Amino acid sequence: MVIKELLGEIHLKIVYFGPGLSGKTTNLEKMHSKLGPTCSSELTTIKTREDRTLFFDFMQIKTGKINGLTPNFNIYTVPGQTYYKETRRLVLAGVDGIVFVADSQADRMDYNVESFYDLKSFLKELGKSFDEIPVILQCNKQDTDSALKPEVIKEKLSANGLKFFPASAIQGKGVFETLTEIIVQVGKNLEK
Ligand SMILES: Nc1nc2c(ncn2[C@@H]2O[C@H](COP(=O)(O)OP(=O)(O)OP(=O)(O)O)[C@@H](O)[C@H]2O)c(=O)[nH]1
Ligand SMILES: [Mg+2]
Repeated sequence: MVIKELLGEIHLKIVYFGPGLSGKTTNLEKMHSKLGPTCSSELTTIKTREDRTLFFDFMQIKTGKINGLTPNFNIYTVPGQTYYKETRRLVLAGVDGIVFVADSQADRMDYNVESFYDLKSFLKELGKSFDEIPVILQCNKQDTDSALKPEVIKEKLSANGLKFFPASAIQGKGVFETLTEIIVQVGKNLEK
């Protein structure tokens, strides 16, 4: 969180985290295509030739005031591929809220578990925990044939207590429900 008193602005950081190909970039693309230029910035995506996130994606969303300050939600994705671990660690620094995008396809469950474990250990290194930082679970790719039910995914991740949303980002389903919930939770956390 960064407060720019003179400008009356507060900058909050939301990170979309999850294993490779779970649909993090697709979430931002859908948000960007639906939100007009008055409430969102350009979407910056830095991709490899194979359309995978190389460093991160970034966009900014403005909402109504919180405690008299205009919040700017800075939304990032991490690169999910295994060998970009250090980049994920960097992107998480200063995070105020996290959306964990799980891939609901049954054969991707091991990758979800590994990535969720990584998330917890990165947060620990930053001296933070799930008790202090709001985390939402998005069970994406619910449109696929082998999709596991969100309740099952939550249990396999031992993500007790996390609010979860089914989604099909590619169809634009669940994208705004997830975004709204993380914004609300980050806002509430701020008022504490
Ligand atoms: N069937 C289906 N495919 C999806 C969905 N969301 C994303 N995809 C597809 O999954 C692939 C990966 O999506 P991305 O959004 O690039 O995934 P990512 O999590 O950003 O991947 P990395 O940047 O490598 O970590 C693309 O081919 C998307 O079109 C979904 O809800 N359902
Ligand atoms: Mg990506």
